[in-house]
Amino acid sequence: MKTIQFKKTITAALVGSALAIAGCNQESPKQNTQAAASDAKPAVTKITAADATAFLDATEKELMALYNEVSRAEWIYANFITHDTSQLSAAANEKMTAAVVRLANEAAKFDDLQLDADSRRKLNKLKLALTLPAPQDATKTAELSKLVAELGGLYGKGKYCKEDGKCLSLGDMTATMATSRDYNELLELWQGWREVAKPMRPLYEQQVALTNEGANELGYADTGAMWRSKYDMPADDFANELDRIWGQVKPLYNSLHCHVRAKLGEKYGEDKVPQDKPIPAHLLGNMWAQTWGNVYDLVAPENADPGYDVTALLAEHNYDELKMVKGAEKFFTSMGFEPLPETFYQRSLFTKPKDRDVQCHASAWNLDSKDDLRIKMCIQRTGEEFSVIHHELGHNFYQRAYNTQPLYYQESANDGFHEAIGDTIALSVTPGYLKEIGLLDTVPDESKDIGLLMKMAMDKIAFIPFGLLVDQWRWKVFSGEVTPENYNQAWWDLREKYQGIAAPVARTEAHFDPGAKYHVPGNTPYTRYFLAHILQFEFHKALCEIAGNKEAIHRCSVYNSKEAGERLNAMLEMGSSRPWQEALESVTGKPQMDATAILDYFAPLQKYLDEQNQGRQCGW
Ligand code: X8Z
Ligand code: ZN
Repeated sequence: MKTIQFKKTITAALVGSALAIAGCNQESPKQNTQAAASDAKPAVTKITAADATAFLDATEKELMALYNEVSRAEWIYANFITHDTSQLSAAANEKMTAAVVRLANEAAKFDDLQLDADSRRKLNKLKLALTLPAPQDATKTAELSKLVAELGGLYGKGKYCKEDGKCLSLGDMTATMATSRDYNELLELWQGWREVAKPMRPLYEQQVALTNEGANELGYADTGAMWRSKYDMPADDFANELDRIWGQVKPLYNSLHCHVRAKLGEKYGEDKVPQDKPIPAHLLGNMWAQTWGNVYDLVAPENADPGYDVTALLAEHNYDELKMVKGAEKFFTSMGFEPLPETFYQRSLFTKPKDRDVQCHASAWNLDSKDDLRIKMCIQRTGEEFSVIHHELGHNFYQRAYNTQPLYYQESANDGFHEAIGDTIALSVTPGYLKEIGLLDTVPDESKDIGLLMKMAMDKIAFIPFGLLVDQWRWKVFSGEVTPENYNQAWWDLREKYQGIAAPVARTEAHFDPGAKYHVPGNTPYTRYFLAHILQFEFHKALCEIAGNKEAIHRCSVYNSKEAGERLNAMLEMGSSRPWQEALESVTGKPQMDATAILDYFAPLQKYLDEQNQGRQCGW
């Protein structure tokens, strides 16, 4: 959000909040429009293209100043969650939201004017800038901002306290979920963490009502419809695109699901993991069953295991949090990107403080929309977190690449692009690369490729239906198709439909399980991650070709390729100044998103899974 948008994108809800400064008495857009239309001297007052340019320039300046203020308040809140910082963050957000809502509504006066494409694009960006638009009513704006801050705080402070009084953080529980194979222990943590979300329910309900009102005022049917309007194509076409792409990936997902369920059945017993039903959600190595790589050991193919584990390699080579970040930065600089500024290392948060509550969910920031780049992350020394660091730095390098664009365009081509860049780089963390940087002694030969692909699929393919369903739920909530009386039921219906996952114990409407996932109380749209999982394989393939790779695509690393770096950077520099289709084409040669690259990447695994699944009853 250097622009308004951007920051929200990255920090989750920076701007989720919204609303208006009570004292801000600018004319409302409607009043303006009426004044213009009813003026007796149209020749003098008629709105012109020059007015639009002047409006856009003034708006850019106003929002830039506000952005600077709000991003600092948000940073402090996320790094130091207290009653007071919550209030300060809500106040800053309220001010920002009020301004954006006022300006977005005011921009409507240019709706019928013939304008150059660039001005029209900027006006549209302004209208769509907020993640959670507020109504123009100042009291409601304040209410919404308060709810946003409260929901974020509830998640950030969340802990599970056991009967013996010992409390566990989400980080503690994440580590145990990854490594424990004790059915009951996993179940306890799974249930325990979800207690945190119960008090969010009434707040969430109020937030939905308020933001829908704001979206209505801007001319959208509801907030979900507004979210779907951000993709340089009609909102309904975008929703259809998602279905089309999911249709491409689904057969591979179903094969993986079938094989993993069979292996979990062997481990825990078929009474615990029935072979014709959804998989219990607590057995997949992750609190939300969104990535499954942590239970790779249970499905590792015989004779094809590559025999190394990045977590262990990092420990053997004494990688601490700082060294992990420096390692990830080095990948980007090897491609020709400038190193991160010294202030990045001075101002970022890398480790969980012992003495205060922080929002540990990883995020990447640009506080001044120039080069005050930072990440905030409670890094754990694992291979999984090493990937997340690459993910976060991808955000920072993107932010810096587009920092000379007008504020309106200081965003990624679409939000999926922002989420895809660091992941694209992490796809290049291959055995060959690990050997090159001295972490691995020998590169496993090709006979181990199925193991490598299996590990990758447990993270990437497993994630895809989850990436889709979070917003399927929210869209239904915003549209009213799902009401508070069936929030939780609708969530589990979607979990079953898309992922083939089920809650391991009965859930009721006293629970609010969507709230146990950061992006729901954090108001970060989630479709971006679905898109990113498709896009990163397209980018990886294209960059590998540019780098002159001759190996199998899953063995390709673009480390050290200045050519790949240059092409990537050219796309990043565009920000959102052009439709995302153009940005995509500039790297991949095609303007359409497509799952072929990810399917090709995993083609050998699909074959292996088909063999393994012979004679099994797949599906749920
Ligand atoms: O939230 C994130 C990033 C920050 S933008 C760590 N991710 C999603 C998640 O954790 O649920 C990355 C992949 C999906
Ligand atoms: Zn991200």
